[in-house]
Amino acid sequence: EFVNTVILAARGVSAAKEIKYNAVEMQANNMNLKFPKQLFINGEFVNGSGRPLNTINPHDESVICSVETATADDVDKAVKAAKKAFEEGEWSKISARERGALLFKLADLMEEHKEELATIESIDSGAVYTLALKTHIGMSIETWRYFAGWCDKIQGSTIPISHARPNRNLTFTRKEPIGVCGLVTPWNYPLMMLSWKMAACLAAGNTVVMKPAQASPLTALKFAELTVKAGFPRGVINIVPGNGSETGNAICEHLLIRKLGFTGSTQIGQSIMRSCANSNLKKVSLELGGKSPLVIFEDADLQHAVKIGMSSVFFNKGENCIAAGRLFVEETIHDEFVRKVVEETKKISIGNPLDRSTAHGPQNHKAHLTKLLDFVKRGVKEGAQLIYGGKRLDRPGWYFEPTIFTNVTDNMYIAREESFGPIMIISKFSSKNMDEMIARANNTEYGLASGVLTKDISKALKFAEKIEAGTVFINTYNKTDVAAPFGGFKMSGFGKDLGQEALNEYLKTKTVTIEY
Ligand code: TAP
Repeated sequence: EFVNTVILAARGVSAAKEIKYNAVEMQANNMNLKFPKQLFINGEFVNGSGRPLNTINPHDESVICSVETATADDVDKAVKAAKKAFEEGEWSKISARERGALLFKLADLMEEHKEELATIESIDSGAVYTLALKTHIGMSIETWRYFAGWCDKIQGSTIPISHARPNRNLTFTRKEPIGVCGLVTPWNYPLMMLSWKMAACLAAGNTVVMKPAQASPLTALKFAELTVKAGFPRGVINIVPGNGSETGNAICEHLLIRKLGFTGSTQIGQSIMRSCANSNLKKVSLELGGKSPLVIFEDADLQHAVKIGMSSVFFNKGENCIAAGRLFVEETIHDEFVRKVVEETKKISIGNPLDRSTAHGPQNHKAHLTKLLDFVKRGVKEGAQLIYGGKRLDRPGWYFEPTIFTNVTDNMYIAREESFGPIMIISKFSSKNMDEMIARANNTEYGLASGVLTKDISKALKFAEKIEAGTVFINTYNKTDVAAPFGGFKMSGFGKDLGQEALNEYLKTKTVTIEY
């Protein structure tokens, strides 16, 4: 910390340690929580001109607080602050290594506040606290550290071009930040989705205007407070809560924003890409929906297959973009697999996400719960067999039973569309015709993730080669890591988060040619 402070002080970056805001203060999870509920623009918390939105605790449907929202005018202020910070502020003057020091410092502060962040995430999104600590917040911190390390390693190349004889030439490339970037994210992993995009964006040297999902905006605002403590210069980071059609759209259409990073549904992704094209042809990266296949061969260890199968679907109550949307189980083990999965699913402890014994919390918001109930109805209507769950729990809160369908055929709605909830969709296959099984798994417009469980390495590698998905898990599932690029194919979008590749989404290459 001393070194950081000295470096920053030497460069005139003042580390404003505390900031005033209209705080929400409450007790939860045996701790005192304090977080902002206003917009964060140009280093200050300010009220928005939009209609405030209530954010609701999915466990008991109580209003946590009312959050200020941004109109297009507020977004414009945030963009102008970000532009000034990019062009004239301290951010544009400090070295890449000093930028890295700021990102490391922020990660340390997030670590110091991880219990508070995980508690806020839990009450705002319904994530089980222990999972929020490890994944929602833990992986966010790792993401900031990973990209902090990249800041001073972003470099171009020297390229041997043909000389303009008798003179000589030298060409080199510069990897430059794009400028002001806009980020729009969903509600399933609120802080982690922010971190995956923003850490790469800032490591590359850009400034940012970000909109969290209206359903779960609170950790983004607590995060904003921590960026002040870390000493980020004003205007570098701006957070503008609000709804998609007004606030999100204002970001997508803004003429001074040159890059848009989006995670959300395929449908909204398409409309966002249109806005980005129509406004100023912004560069865009899209992480969209999925219907990822998990294929289980008869030679897989059955106990392991049951465990992986369940976590591939039920992890984070199914609100997981790479969740296995379809399980293809080899016909010879199908019945035994189903019997065991049902047995284990019955044991899942559902309840208050803050209780340490809870494994499964409420769905994120009411409209999502309603969508899941409709999804189940459609499955039943089309003749799939609902063998477990499918109902709302008889208690307050947006609790939905982990659900299992069998006898699902490829043309059914539930086999084709994403539920984004804890609904297992099981179909059979025969390994006598592996090409046919892969063709079935590929018969979707989505291409986010996939998985295969088998002891036969040839089968696994053939699957990995032929499957049209940005991620392939072999004998595991959900094993993402900050160093490994993540993103989909086909209508699951394009452009990677995480890993070195993510930096390219937020950089432009300039070619410089000299004659001498
Ligand atoms: P969306 O409804 O697409 O919303 C995502 C974000 O876009 C929200 O912040 C939303 O604002 C905003 N938005 C909505 N309409 C907009 C518009 N016209 N212009 C600009 N922004 C707009 O998705 P969701 O329901 O939050 O999330 C679920 C979907 O996200 C699923 O399909 C899931 O697969 C996908 N997802 C994908 C990934 C990856 S990495 N591929 C990760 C997580 C989730 P509001 O606040 O008003 O909703």
